[in-house]
Amino acid sequence: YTNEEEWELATFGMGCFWGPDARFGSMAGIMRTRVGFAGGTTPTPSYRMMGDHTETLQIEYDPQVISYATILKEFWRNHYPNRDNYKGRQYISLLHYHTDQQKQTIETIRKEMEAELGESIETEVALFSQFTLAEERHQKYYLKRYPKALDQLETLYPNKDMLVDSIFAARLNGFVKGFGTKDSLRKEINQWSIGETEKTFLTSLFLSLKW
Ligand code: MHO
Repeated sequence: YTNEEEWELATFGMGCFWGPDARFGSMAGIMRTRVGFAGGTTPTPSYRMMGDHTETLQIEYDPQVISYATILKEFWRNHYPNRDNYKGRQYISLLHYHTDQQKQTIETIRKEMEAELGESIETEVALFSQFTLAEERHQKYYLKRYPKALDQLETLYPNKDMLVDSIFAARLNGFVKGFGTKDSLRKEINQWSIGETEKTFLTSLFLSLKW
């Protein structure tokens, strides 16, 4: 993995944000995940008052390891982009690009996915403008269902909102939701730009977690 300055942002909505947080959090090259609200106009959205915003996942990824095209395929293959939006804009299919290059990749992959789906894709595509982080309880939501494991992670994350920026927490959140295996996560930890001592520490901590 390259260092943080090389990472890029991707921002998208594909329904309830808990699932995508776990799915993308489990993928090699995805360095950070956070859930929040984007795409609307109402100020200071929150879960209960999100106004015209959409439940959104924002990730930081290492483009040397995973391409934006791969992220887009995962995005479109894992939700139906043309569904009825019974809850206003809360669950719409939404893509916010951060660069012109991302915009072009969206156009290319969209055509490919339309051919695969056999339908035109109605995902709303726009230039990224702002993202409001959701409440702490929504971050790494599935991992939060395991209080015993969270207790064991206490020394790493004395404060639960420290889970938001952590690649380890992102992978664990994916793992408990059924993405990835013990073996794939062990291999992943070995790719991280951390010392051997830390790798050994995280691996044995992972293997000793009580779910
Ligand atoms: N409570 C809803 C959606 C949650 S998601 C954060 C459900 O479980 O389907 O909107």
